[in-house]
Amino acid sequence: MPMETVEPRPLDALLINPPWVSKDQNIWHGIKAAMPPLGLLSIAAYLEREGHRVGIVDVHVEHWNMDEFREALRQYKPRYVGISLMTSTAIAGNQIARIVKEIHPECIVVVGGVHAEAMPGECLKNSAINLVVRGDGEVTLNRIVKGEPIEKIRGVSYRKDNVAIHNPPAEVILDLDSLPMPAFHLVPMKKYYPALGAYRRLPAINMLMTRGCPGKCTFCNSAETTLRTRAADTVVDEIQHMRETYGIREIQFYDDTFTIFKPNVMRFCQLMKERKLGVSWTAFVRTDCFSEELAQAMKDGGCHQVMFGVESGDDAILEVIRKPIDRKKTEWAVKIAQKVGLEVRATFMFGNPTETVESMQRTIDYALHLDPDLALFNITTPYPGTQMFEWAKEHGYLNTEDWGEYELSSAIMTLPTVSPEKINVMYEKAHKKFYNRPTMFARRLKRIRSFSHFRDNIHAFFYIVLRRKIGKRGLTRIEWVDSFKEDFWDVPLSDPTLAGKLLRTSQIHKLDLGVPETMTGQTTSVSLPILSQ
Ligand code: B12
Ligand code: SF4
Repeated sequence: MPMETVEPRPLDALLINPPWVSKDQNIWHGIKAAMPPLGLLSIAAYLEREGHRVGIVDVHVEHWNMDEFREALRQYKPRYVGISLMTSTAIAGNQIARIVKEIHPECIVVVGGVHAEAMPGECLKNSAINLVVRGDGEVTLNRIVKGEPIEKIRGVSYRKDNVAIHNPPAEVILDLDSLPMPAFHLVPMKKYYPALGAYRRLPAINMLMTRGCPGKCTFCNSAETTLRTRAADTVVDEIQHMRETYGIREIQFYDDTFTIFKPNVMRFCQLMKERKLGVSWTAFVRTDCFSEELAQAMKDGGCHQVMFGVESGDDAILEVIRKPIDRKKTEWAVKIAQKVGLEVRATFMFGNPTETVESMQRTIDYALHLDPDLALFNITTPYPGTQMFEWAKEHGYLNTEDWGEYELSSAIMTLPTVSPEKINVMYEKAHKKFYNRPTMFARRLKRIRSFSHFRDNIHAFFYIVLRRKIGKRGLTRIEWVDSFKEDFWDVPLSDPTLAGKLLRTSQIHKLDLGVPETMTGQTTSVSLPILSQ
């Protein structure tokens, strides 16, 4: 019997989320999440509202290998393909661009996302990538898909006679409430799962109230990006919609600093309490943008976990990374959160500039002293686009520019003050000291709410303490990253306009929803001895 041939579906834009694959036995393997790609969903919703036919392919959540991806791609006939790049997905993203051109040679490939914004010239060295979008993608990609002349579209980088041209930065989208709800209907909602230890109830999804951060932290891509917020009412309406449409019972807010517009957050908590939606939530909070009043309101509004970026137990290191929050303030923030019944997840970094074995020991001691309910230990990674990357490159401290290694679990820098080996030793020690405590295991057990929660906690314990992986979570399709970025460079590109500088617009946007809280040390300039050496 002849096989039925299905005509490929014509699309104006197909947006692709590359797989997150780790080369080494990264600690994230066994606990990592697959959550809807919010940036792509927001762009897709915007394009649909403008009348375009849009599709999304999430290679990460599908766990596809390259052939399975090729098969999926043959089902579409897109005019434009958009690929989102973080540094750790940049290699896979370059592979994807190549495969797209192999199957659909006529289509225009556009990349965007935090890595593309930081390294537009590098992306353009791959002939399979036609355009780079820097910054917010909604308006810019719409202008591209509509066919406006590329030279006239702000926020786009492109090639002209093998020379990189970077148009001026795009306008930042200030009114987030003007954007449509992310296009959750275009992705397989049932397949997503949150990181272990990060949720209480399922199904869970991610959302944003704000974009941007006025912080100046040298290691962070969000530093000094334009801060904007949605109105609390719009966010609660969206949560209600997600509850009614998809049965969502938990929201993970991925805002860089959720509490920064305090009056708006207070209103959000009040609305969540009044509407009794039966949805619990978690959020990232800076310890200097917190108060007892806020903690209580968050708890009453359904929040069950806050995540604090503590980073170091050493004051000098906190100064150097430009996050000089008083450690007493952090201790107090952890105490008040726990007092009102919020679980505390805290993150710490090893291998910062000027770090020594002693300073890392102080971080371990501090983590044990703070005693959060969960601690995440990372190895400092100088991501492209951050101040720390520029500094490390300038001083010759970078061990590798293989982006597959940029995953927060191996030492990317060889510092004058401490060796990569010692950093690894202290990183391993931190996990063992923190999690190999009977009190820790007992505390996890006490917080268990359901069978799936119990199962995931057991998985997390096995993975973090014993490094044994169970199940499909974090499944590695290593072929995606079995190459180097140089393998894609087939264009002898000259990039005279960029000269290593980040092309971005940034401004603090004070909406009438309330002036953002002032962050400690963020209004004065902090002396950075090592950075100015
Ligand atoms: C949520 C999140 C995650 C989630 C991802 C789940 C998901 N599906 O969203 C999880 C927890 C899994 C995660 C993991 C990691 N993350 Co993360 N994460 C974030 C976070 C907090 C929010 C992302 C987000 O939703 N942003 C909001 C949307 C609206 O913005 P956006 O994604 O940037 O998209 C906009 C533009 O960039 C652009 N755009 C994006 N893609 C495209 C594509 C095209 C074609 C176009 C035209 C435009 C475009 O348009 C979008 C809309 O305006 C960001 C910080 C941040 N504020 O962005 C860090 C961030 C992206 N993560 C970071 C890191 C380091 C990691 C990890 C390496 C950490 C680790 N655990 O090892 C991993 C790597 C994961 C991977 N896939 O490679 C860094 C990335 C640094 C870098 N240079 O790559 C960031 C920037 C944090 C930081 N401030 O430094 N992360
Ligand atoms: S406060 Fe957090 S999100 Fe903001 S720049 Fe610092 S680390 Fe990044």
